Amino acid sequence: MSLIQRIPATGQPSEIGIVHLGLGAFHRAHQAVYLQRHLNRHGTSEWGLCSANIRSNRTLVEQLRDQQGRYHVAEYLDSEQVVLREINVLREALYAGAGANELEQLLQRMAASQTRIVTLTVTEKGYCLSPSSGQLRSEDPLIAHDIEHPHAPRSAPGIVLEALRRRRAAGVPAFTVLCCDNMPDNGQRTRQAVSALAALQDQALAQWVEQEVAFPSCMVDRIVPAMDDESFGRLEQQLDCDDRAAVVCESFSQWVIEDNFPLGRPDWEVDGVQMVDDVRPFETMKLRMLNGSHSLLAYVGLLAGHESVFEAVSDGRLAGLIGRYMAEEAAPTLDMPAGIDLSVYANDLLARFANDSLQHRLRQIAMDGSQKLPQRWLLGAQQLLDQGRGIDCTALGVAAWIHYCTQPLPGRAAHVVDDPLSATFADLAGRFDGAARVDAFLALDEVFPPALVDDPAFREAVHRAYGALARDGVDSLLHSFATPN
Ligand code: CS2
Repeated sequence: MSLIQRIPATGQPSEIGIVHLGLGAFHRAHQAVYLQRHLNRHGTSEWGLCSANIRSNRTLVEQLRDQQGRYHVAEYLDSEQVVLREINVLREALYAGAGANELEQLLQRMAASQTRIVTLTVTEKGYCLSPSSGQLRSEDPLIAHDIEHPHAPRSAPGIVLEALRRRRAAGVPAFTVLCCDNMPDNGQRTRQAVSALAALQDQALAQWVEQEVAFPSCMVDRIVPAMDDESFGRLEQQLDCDDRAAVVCESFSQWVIEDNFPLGRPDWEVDGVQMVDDVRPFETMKLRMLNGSHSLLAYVGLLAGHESVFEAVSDGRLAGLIGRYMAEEAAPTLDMPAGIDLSVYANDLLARFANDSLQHRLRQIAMDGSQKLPQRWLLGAQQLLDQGRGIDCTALGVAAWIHYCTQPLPGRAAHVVDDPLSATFADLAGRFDGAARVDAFLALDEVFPPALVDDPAFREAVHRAYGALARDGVDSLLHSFATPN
């Protein structure tokens, strides 16, 4: 390692102004870093953080408490250059999952008048919405629980709603809700989750939410692999950083936020956040170009025997596939503001994926495909078909996903499919084979929008790709994508 820059935390937050749900690696390496820069710059800040896990990872919360909320973020430009940043903007860490009694503490913190923003990274499934339609799944067990027990909620929308209910009752203005998950129109989707749950509980509250709560959208971007023993070991050896709450990420970071914060916000723009009127073009670009390529690399790359994003893009055939996907199937669906060149964006993405310092596992990306596919591939595929364009790369992705969800990877033992619909996948795999299996998957209306599956061109393309995968194998299929045409 030739260049290590260490940036200490300077300053102390004077109060907690932001409560965050979902204390995962992404939050620690993205939002917390922006808030830390803000704190270092001002020396003090009313935008200290309270972050909570609401379902898993109590150990991390305890670890952070032992460290008084201090931890490190190692930002790798490449294997030679890294910035090691100390974070102390996290003033409080809570665990409000099953078996803990910190839910009340979390709700009180959210209801306190000092809290002006509530942010979320609870992953796509955490909103309990149908991925294809964006409507609340009232049959979801967490939502059913929250309808029964509104004051002791377990879902993310339920927790946000209960905190809002308390603020309304106490005459405290509503906090702003900022969703930082990779969903289309993520502010609107979050509003939908909270408002629909409110409507099932209390009409007057639902109306108040509708009128009083701002749900700005935002686009977040930074590649942050899940930590494992190997990454902790590398931090210790290379950077002398013995910190079990540390995170490793790339040096690139982007945050584009719709500027709608009625109770105020940090002066984020000074720290590189883009505050805009309309986030949609940025959000769609990132979902389809970056996340869409990631999912393609994950399902096709795993079938081709790769483990990490770096390994997958080092395979010229896969680099060719995502190059072609971005140029021919993602970019043509995007309508970007002047000044954004999508071919430059695509090349930058290929360079980011080729960062050999990140052990970004394809299996991490492959997780929860049912929640990710609509916004990454399917909405774009519909647009392409409407424009009379081809969807070969997307169809290969869908076919590889069906394969991944139903069969062991070549040469390996059966794997656990981590997805809210995994029991359904296992059931379909047991009952159907070949083309009938493809039809059964395409009939999953939580994933596939009806208009898309009714389109014969879409069905045919997926059937063709699935048949070719089964007949000729991934190697032969990938051969045809080796060079963009
Ligand atoms: C990835 C994202 O796991 C995934 O599905 O595509 O987490 C991706 O790394 C981030 O969105 C990058 O900003």
